[in-house]
Amino acid sequence: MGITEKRPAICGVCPGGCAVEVALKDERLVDVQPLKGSPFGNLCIRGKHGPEIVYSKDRLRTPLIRVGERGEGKFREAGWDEALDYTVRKMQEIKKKYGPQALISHSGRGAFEQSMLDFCNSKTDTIASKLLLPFGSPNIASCGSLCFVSFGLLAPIATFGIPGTALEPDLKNSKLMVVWGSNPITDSPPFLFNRIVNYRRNGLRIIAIDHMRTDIAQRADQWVAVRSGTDGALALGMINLIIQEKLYDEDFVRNWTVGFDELSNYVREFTPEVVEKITRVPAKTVMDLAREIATTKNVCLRTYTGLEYTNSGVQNIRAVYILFAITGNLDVPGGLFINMPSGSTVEQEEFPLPDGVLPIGAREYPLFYELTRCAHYMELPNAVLKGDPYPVKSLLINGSSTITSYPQPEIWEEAYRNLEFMLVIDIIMTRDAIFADVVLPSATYYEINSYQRYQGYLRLRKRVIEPIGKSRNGILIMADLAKRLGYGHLYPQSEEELLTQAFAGNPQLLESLKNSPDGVKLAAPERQYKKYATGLLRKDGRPGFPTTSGKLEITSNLLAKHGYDELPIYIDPLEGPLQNPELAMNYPLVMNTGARIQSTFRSQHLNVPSLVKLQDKPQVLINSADARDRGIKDGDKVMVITKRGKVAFFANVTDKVLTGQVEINMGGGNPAQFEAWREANVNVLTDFANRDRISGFPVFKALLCQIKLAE
Ligand SMILES: Nc1nc2c(c(=O)[nH]1)N[C@H]1C(S)=C(S)[C@@H](COP(=O)(O)OP(=O)(O)OC[C@H]3O[C@@H](n4cnc5c(=O)[nH]c(N)nc54)[C@H](O)[C@@H]3O)O[C@H]1N2
Ligand SMILES: Nc1nc2c(c(=O)[nH]1)N[C@H]1C(S)=C(S)[C@@H](COP(=O)(O)OP(=O)(O)OC[C@H]3O[C@@H](n4cnc5c(=O)[nH]c(N)nc54)[C@H](O)[C@@H]3O)O[C@H]1N2
Ligand code: SF4
Ligand SMILES: [Mo]
Repeated sequence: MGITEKRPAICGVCPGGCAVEVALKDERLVDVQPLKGSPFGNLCIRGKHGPEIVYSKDRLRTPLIRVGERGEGKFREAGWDEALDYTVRKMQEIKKKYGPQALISHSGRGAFEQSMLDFCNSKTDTIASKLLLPFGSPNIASCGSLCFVSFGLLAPIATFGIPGTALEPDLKNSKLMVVWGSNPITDSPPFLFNRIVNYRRNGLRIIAIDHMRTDIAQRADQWVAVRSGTDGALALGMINLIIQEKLYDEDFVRNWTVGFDELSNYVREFTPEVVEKITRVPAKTVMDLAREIATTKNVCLRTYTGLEYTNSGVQNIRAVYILFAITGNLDVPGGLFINMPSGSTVEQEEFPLPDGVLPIGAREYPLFYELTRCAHYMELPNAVLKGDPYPVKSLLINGSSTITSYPQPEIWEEAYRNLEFMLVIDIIMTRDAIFADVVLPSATYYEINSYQRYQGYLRLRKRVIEPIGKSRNGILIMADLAKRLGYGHLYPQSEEELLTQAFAGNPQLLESLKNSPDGVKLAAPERQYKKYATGLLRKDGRPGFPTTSGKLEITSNLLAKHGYDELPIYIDPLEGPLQNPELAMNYPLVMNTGARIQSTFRSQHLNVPSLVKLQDKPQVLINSADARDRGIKDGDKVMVITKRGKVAFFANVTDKVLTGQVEINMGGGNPAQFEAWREANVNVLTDFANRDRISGFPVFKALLCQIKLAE
């Protein structure tokens, strides 16, 4: 069996954009390997399974229109014109009846493809689709309502006016890297992970602060095991010691911060012994870690979602950023480099938000609204079910599986059952789609023409195979909807137009890209450090940070303006053993959910046999002592029980988690998935109402549960 053709391409499984070599036989994708020698050729486990993912029997192949009751899952096949015309007619009807704000959109992890981000999404949130703005509705939402915005926008912008995406660990010059609540091997793409491993060989020291011993913690020089949700106390405890021992960068603190004295007073209560009680990190470790971060020149940081899902998530992340800043590790060689976003090549018109009506959630989460200009999706059930602040009747979902992603699926299902129109665009049937009136099949990234931006590089994404069935490039679905709604000119209407528009400012670049399968390197500006001192961080060119005070705001004006604590005040997890000892009698285990596993991407791939084989059952990781106490052996089926519900998982008995703490896989709960996963939606166990007050993010990672052997 000869393989007919091999060529370089971009992986089409997720937006990571790894460089691959694909093998095709009779125009069918048959194999995917990393592209040797390419700086982006770091295939993750999932990438190799591309053929099985794109040709999955579960792929949606044609538009569908509901025929049964809503939620019954009965559909008939339809043509594109019929499905889109029907959608647009329903949208107009609802607008006429209730006003444009009665329509909302939500996009998620399946809508991160580069050209989609550039052409279809809002500039502020970058994930939320802008489709409804010209229609007159401010209600554009995204998985930013429970991912990234807390650590990537709210915490850093409220502290120093710069988004988290601009913070880059300056690995090359660093002596110590702290990986705090992130596991870089699961990054998409995992480029940073490979760099970390390389620098470690050359002497970079690594400390992982994580509630479990993850891949990175295993490779690290030190694993600091922390009780979930308590990182704020750990950071404040270190800050306290650093202040007591005068180990902070006096010059930086004096010239570039506000609120240091208030902070000094506040952190006094966080003695190493108190911190040990809260976090379970031994007092001596707290002290050693603080001294090491303060005295090593220089230390860099990688953090991501691990700190977002607790009651004071935003403030905890602020405390961590402040710790690194006052120890002189911000924007210095080897520290946390501020890489000001170079911007996209695409200059698109920003559509103004409609006047007069605020999106849902703007009232509850005003800082979230100010920085994202988006609706907060956690408020959707109130709008649909209670008409608060006004009724929402129609929902457009693109690339998201909200019933598996948001807490308490029964609340979302109830909301969806009460909609008047729902559209889902996906590549497979999701639980959300079961409630839809119209389901549209998107093509995967292997089936589209586009481009990919990396730091300092660009590559063209060339279609590898023809779209499966009647599926279409997601951008063109959006563009077609826009056209039928009367504003098609705001979108590229073909892939050719898309490329021409994307490179309108530099057509030669497009030509070079066409001739360079492994991409074109862009001229990188020379690294400049301590930019706060030279005026490079502010639009007005004055020294300082782009905040109202011009300083790094330990006491945050932005937070104060919206009525939040201006200091990074720590809140101990409200559903935790210290705050709720009575509940902890019946639910004694600290429950953490959703640490990434390699074989899945949130709810995705649990229908793909070769990937599911890598972990065929949804697991709860439980310490051997806790398992023994409960008569549980490795592999046993167990019930995980919270105040809110119970779900069957399979025990992974391990010392990767501390006693008294468990970690549970997320992603289960969709109809196309293998049975064990399909029935294991972890969000049955989490809490819709228990949130971080500032971000509105659910407390996914600091709750209480009990575990029993299943009958
Ligand atoms: N308990 C708990 N809950 C969590 C988390 C947790 O840690 N714990 N994590 C949270 C996080 S960080 C996030 S981001 C959310 C996940 O947020 P979601 O956006 O729900 O992510 P996925 O489950 O990956 O769903 C993506 C969907 O896009 C589809 N898709 C894939 N490719 C394409 C495409 O090209 N076009 C279209 N239209 N669709 C496509 C997939 O089939 C899938 O249904 O979950 C959150 N929920
Ligand atoms: N293979 C794969 N890759 C993915 C995804 C996937 O589902 N699968 N999801 C994608 C998405 S949606 C996102 S947002 C990114 C996220 O990227 P990351 O944030 O790097 O995701 P994780 O690998 O879960 O790493 C979070 C780490 O925080 C730890 N953690 C949890 N709670 C706490 C805590 O309270 N304190 C501390 N210190 N640590 C804690 C977890 O154990 C975990 O090791 O990954 C993306 N990449
Ligand atoms: S990270 Fe994404 S793009 Fe890279 S190999 Fe894995 S699935 Fe493909
Ligand atoms: Mo995410």
